[in-house]
Amino acid sequence: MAAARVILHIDLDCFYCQVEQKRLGIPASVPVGVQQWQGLIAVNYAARAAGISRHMRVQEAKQHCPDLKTVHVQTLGGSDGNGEEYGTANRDKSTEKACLERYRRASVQIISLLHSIAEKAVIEKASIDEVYIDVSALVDQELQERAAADAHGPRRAGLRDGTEGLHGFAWGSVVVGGPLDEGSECDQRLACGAAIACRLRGAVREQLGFTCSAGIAGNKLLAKIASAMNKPNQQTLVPSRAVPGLMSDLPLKKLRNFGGKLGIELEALGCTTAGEVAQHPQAALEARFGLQRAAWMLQAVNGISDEPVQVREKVKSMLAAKSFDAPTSDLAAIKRWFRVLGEELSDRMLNDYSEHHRHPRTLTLSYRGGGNGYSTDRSKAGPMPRFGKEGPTIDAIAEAAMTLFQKATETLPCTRLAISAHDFTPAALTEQQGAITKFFGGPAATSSAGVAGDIPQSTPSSSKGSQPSAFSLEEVDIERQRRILQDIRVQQAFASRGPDAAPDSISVHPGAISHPVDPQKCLPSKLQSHSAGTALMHNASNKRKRLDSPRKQPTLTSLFGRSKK
Ligand code: TTP
Ligand code: MG
Repeated sequence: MAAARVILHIDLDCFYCQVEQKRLGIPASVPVGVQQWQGLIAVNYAARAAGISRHMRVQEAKQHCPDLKTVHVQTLGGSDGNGEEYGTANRDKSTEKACLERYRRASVQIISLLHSIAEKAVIEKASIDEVYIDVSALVDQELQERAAADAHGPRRAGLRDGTEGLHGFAWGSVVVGGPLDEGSECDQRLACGAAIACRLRGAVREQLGFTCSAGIAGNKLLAKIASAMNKPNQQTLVPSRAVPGLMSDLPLKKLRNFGGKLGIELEALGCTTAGEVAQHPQAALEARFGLQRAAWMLQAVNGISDEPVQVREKVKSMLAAKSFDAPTSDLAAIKRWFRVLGEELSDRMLNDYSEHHRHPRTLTLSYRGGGNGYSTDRSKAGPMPRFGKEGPTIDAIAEAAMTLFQKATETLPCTRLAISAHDFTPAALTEQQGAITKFFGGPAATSSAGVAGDIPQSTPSSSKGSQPSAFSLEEVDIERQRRILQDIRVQQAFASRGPDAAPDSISVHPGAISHPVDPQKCLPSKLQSHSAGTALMHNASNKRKRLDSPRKQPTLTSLFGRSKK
């Protein structure tokens, strides 16, 4: 029989708040909310402790908690650049659009780090701040290593001799339903998974400054329930024997896929918890939802799921959109909006390029207009300006979008505009290997190959004397590539505004470089010394040198001790 699976669900704590607090150096103890226009879309744990919740209006929240600091999400199209500071005062929804790129970048960093540490694990990105990780293969390996070590040396605490027990191994976890069972192979595997979760969380905290919570269980459904049980900055393990007790009182809204319409339908049948659905007559569920759906529901409410953890495919398209409160027929305003949308799309394309080395070939315009109820989206597609002579500059994208708009029918008055990039194809080898220096008139400039060999000749960087030395895109890490590509954007912007433009008038996307941060600042103060997860982090910080390289990550053995003396 196959060994039991071990699945982790990792979810960042108050994610948008942590990203903003790290960026602005705001300690975790300060109540913070991230706002989009006048509503809060994320609140940190200090704010939650003061009674603030997501979706409160900012004004109401500030009345409730005068100390609350609010940070507006980045916006594009405003007069004050990218909303670098708290900048909540001058946001204008009619001229600006929200941009979540900052959070997407942090998400990419976190997932890349997890991949680099848990190379053998299958990692599925579930949303911007959560992943499922199937660590079964890692657990197999770690347990084999321990068994081999046991065979050649004194027996150790943590697995079989009972001195420390499994709790020594699952150290740092809250175990649902009491202590682990020393004799259970499943519990041994989960305990090993818990140690891996601890290590991953420690690295995210140590290297990126973010805290997260984790659930450790035998399937995705239970792991997700568990990760939310003891937030922030903790991890929760669900042994199989605790499942019936856990599910019996679990509110349906905490069970994935049971919110929304299905939750309302089940509530109408008198069921508000998973246990109540499990107790409901099966025939009645089958009559109401059909045989297949009822069977799936019954499995889920009993905590049973065999859904695999799957690596998600790369996104097939990316979109930037803006809905207008009032219909507009102002072509100059529409042109301006295409620039704003072009800025967002261009930024995402550059990030995607640096991560996946691919370019989209198609630009699609979607719009809602024509005054006919404004309800239907229409679209028109055309070629994406190439990352070549014209480059995917904001101007080029905006111009291409405007051309599509002018060719389209029933566009005015317009209530919504969106542009999207599709048909991704691998960037040509020449593009990947081209020497960046040729952008800047360096020694490689005479080569015919290269990503931006055709970037405008007017780029003034060659006269600035501070260009990077020659290297290919393949030789630098992803973050560096991104920065280089951003530099190119700055150079382009500079060039397009003429040599007299002041450098600080150029719009540069923030967030390219992570600022050093004291990891302690990201923890609520009450957790700074007591959390077991933090204890690991202290432990890990003593091992900072070993954490420097992903290949030198501490193994379970190094974290938990090889043998009992
Ligand atoms: P969540 O993980 O649901 O929330 P969170 O990370 O802020 O807090 P928790 O510690 O409870 O996990 O969502 C991740 C981010 O997604 C959140 O920081 C903001 C954003 N978000 C929205 O913009 N709107 C929403 O309705 C939700 C649920 C999240
Ligand atoms: Mg979260």
